Amino acid sequence: MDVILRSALGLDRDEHETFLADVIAGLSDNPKRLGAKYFYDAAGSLLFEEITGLPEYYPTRTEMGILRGARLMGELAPGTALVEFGSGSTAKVRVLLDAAPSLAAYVPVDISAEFLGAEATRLQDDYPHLKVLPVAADFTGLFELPPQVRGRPLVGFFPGSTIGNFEPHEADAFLRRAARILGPSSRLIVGVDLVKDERVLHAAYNDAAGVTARFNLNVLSRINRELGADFDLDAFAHRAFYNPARSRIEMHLQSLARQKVRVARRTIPFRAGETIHTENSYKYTLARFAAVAAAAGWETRAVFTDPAEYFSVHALTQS
Ligand code: SAH
Ligand code: AVI
Repeated sequence: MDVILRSALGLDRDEHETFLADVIAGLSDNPKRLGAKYFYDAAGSLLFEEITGLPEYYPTRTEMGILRGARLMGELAPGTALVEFGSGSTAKVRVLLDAAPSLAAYVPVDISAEFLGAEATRLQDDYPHLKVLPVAADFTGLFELPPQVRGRPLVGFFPGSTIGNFEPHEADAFLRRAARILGPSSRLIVGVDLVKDERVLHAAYNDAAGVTARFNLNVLSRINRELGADFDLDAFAHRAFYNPARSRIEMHLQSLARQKVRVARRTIPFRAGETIHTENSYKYTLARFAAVAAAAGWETRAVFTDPAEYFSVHALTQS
C-alpha cells in the first residue's frame, strides 16, 4: 500500500526540523506546552487504540453506537469519495462503508504514517472493490488530495471528537479548510463530545489501568528517541482534570522534582511541580457546536446523539 506524500518509515527531514523547533519553542514557553498531534507516533497510535477499549473511555463506544443507528450516508452521487480526517484504526469508517457500497474511493488522512499504512492495507484487504488512497499529512495545514479523487463528489468524516483537541479558533480554521478541500456542495460528518457530569469526564481521562497516563508520557519517550533528549519518565506524572470555565479536559505532565532535561543539546530546567500542558479536549453543547459550524460556513442538516447525550454526530452541508 503506497502512502501518498511521505514514506511510511517515519518523519522526513522537514518534519523532523518542525518537530524539533516546536518542542524547543514549547518547552521554552511559560507555561511549558507540547502540541497534542505529537502524541501520535506508532506507539502513540497503539496506546490510543487501547484507550478506546477502556471501560471509562465512553466516547468511542458511544459514537460507534450512534453511527450504527443513524442513516448518515443517504443517497450518494455516482463516483463519490469519502475523506476521513484523523482516521486512526478505521474502525468507525467501516460502519459508513458498509452502509454505502456504492462509494468509489476512501481517503484516510492521518499524521501517524506507519499506523496509517498498516490500517489502510487491512481495510483494502477487507474492501477489495473500494479504492483506498491513504494520505499521510498534518491536517492543521494545507494538503493535497490524491489526483484520483479530485473533481469527484466528496463526503468528509471527522469522528472521535478530534475537533475537540483544537482551540476554538483552530476548530473554525479547520472547518473552513475542510470546506475548501472538500469543495462546494460537499458534506461533512463530525463527531463531537458533549459537556456532561464532571465525574464521567474525569474518569475517562484518569483510567484505573493507567493507559491514558502511558499515552501522555509517550510524548516524552518520542522526544527522547527522535530528538536525542534524556527525559526520565519516572520523574513526570500524568495529570488530567476538567476545567469548567473553558469546558475542556486539560492534560499535563507534571515534574515530580526540580530537574534539568537535555533536549537536542539544550538544557530545559523544571521546577518541582511544574507542568507541561500536552492536550486540551473541548466539550461542546449541541447549540455551541452548531454555532461554530455555522460561523465557518457549514449548515447543520441533522444531529444524532445517544440517549444520555454523552456524544453527538453532526451532519453538515455547505451553506
Ligand atoms: N478517528 C479515530 C482516531 C481518533 S484519534 C477515532 O475516532 O477513534 C486522533 C487521530 O487523529 C489519530 O489517529 C492521530 O494520529 C490523528 N491526528 C491527530 N492530529 C493530527 C493532525 N494534526 N493531522 C493529521 N492527523 C492527526
Ligand atoms: C483523539 N482525541 C479526541 C482524544 C480525546 O479524548 O481528546 C485523545 C485522548 N486524550 C486522552 N485520551 C484520549
